[in-house]
Amino acid sequence: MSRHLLVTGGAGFIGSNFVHHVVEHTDDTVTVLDKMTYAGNEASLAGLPEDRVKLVVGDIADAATVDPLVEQADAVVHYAAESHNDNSLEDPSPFLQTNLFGTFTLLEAVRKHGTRYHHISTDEVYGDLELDDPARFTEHTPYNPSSPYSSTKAGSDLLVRAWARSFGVQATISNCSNNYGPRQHVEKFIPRQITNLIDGVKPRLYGAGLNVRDWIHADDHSSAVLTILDSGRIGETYLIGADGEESNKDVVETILRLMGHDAGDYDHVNDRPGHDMRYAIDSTKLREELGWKPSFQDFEAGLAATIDWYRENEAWWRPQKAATEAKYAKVGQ
Ligand code: NAD
Ligand code: TDX
Repeated sequence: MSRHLLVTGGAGFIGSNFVHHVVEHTDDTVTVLDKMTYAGNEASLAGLPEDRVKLVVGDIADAATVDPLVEQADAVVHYAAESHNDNSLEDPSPFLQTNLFGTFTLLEAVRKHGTRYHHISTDEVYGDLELDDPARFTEHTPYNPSSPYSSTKAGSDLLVRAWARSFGVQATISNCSNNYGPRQHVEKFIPRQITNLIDGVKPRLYGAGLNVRDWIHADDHSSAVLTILDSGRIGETYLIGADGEESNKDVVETILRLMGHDAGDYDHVNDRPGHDMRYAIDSTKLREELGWKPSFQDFEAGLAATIDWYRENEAWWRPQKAATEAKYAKVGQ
């Protein structure tokens, strides 16, 4: 049976990927609620059928906007957030407003209307691991966030847990590792380096570049979220990851090689204050309980396809590039 989904943040990188995924793999209809901040891009929803996907421009922290949209939905999938660590170090305020107060506003609406709710979160809520630590994050790892961004995401997860326990909200939570793929904002690591190279600028590695991220293609994140929405157990948290650990230095060297440059042709710039060293996800629960598995197994092939996408879609990212680089220049990055 087809459902009507309210997808918050559906004009952003991962939310729009999910909307495309839902249109392709289900009969569901979707209302996207998005504030269209600097990170929202209507072009990310281009080509989707108008009779199945509708965009409402509005703020998740505005109860008068949220309440009727939640009332009309069979389920809410909550992606909207201020999502960039570096921005949260410059000005934490919108992170508190959107990630905490916005989530609270949605929770009050789903509580009132008894609506199924899936909460999108990040592995960064668990803090970081040492490079030589064999451990990976599991659903039982204690929360220990490092940045204003990750602390507001951790706080929003805890709100969901409390609303599920105290008010019986029908919620699931997923915490995913670093995503890559088409339509990611040029402020983020991989698109920044690709678009720098297109512009004849060297990639910029924070500090020594030994930090490790656990990369997953955004398509695999979307298939995991749909699996949890369809068959996840209410009240449960699922970690999403694809065994993709890579150091930043290795990623930059691979991008350089794939784009026809010398692998050593990058600059070291100022490190990020409080920079998490390593993230790593153990997604056994999701795989064994719900039978999910990622379809992108070859990171280099996924990266090559992502590079092609940025080469072919300059009109999508060009309007953001100069302002993004001007912000980085101010802090020597
Ligand atoms: P993004 O910055 O690309 O997109 C965020 C979207 O939310 C934008 O379209 C923006 O306009 C919208 N938005 C922001 N504030 C809003 C508000 N107050 N009301 C309505 N809409 C608002 O972010 P992303 O990388 O696509 O991340 C989406 C979600 O996934 C976030 O919750 C993030 O924490 C989570 N996540 C991201 C990653 C990653 O690697 N990018 C990994 C794990 C989890
Ligand atoms: O120019 C750069 N050079 C660089 O070395 C940039 C922009 C980043 N980096 C480093 C910092 C990180 O170690 O690359 C790594 C990845 O950086 P980001 O793309 O900013 O991602 P990260 O901070 O790891 O957070 C991402 O994954 C988890 C998303 O932005 C979050 O929304 C998600 O929760």
